[in-house]
Amino acid sequence: MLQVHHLNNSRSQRVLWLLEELGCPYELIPYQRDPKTLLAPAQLRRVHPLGKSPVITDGAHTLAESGAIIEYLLDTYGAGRLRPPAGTAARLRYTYWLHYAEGSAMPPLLLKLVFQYLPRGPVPALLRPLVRAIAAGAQKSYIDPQLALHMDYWEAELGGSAWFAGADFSAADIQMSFPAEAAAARSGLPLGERLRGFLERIHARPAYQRALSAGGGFNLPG
Ligand SMILES: N[C@@H](CCC(=O)N[C@@H](CS)C(=O)NCC(=O)O)C(=O)O
Repeated sequence: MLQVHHLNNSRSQRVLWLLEELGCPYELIPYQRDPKTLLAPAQLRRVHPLGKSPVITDGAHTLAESGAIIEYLLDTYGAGRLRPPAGTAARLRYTYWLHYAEGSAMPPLLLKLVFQYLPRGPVPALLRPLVRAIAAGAQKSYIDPQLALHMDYWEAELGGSAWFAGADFSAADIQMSFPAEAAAARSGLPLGERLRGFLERIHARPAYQRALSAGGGFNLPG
């Protein structure tokens, strides 16, 4: 059976959700983040050298990277669902958002997390004010304006259609859910009305809720 190596509070929540949407049976193999470092446990490196989540194992295949996993699952079990037909403008939009989520949206959100945590780390007391000032400066001068740029962009795009790739819900929305949830948890910026609507719509989907129960909840560090 298809195995999902699931790290708590992580991107692998999206894979559970996609499988629930497809009604595809899977075995969930749980891993817990280190509560201090938030890193995945070392045993995940036995499955894939990077030890990041998600990773799936399906027969002879072991696959990492959410976008690659989503494409593989749709190719193998999708039967045409959750992805616009090839060769259409909607398919191009779908492909764009699938890659954009990890390639462009997540880097400033990850920087935000790192610079928020930096002053809370093991810093000598004398240096703490300096580290705090550097972290605040990086957020103010670069990270926050970048986050605002991306979030304004999402808001504008969701004005054209209910879902990122167009009128129909697709796996691109599943992929975009993680940046959207991370922005809600840690951007510190007000969420636009359309982004809030997007989050409400995805939270209301029965498959999202089933994946939440299966994955043991979802509470991103902010
Ligand atoms: N771009 C990769 C990112 C994978 C990734 O960084 N996963 C995080 C969880 S959200 C992780 O495993 N973090 C724990 C660690 O780095 O040890 C993907 O989309 O699959």
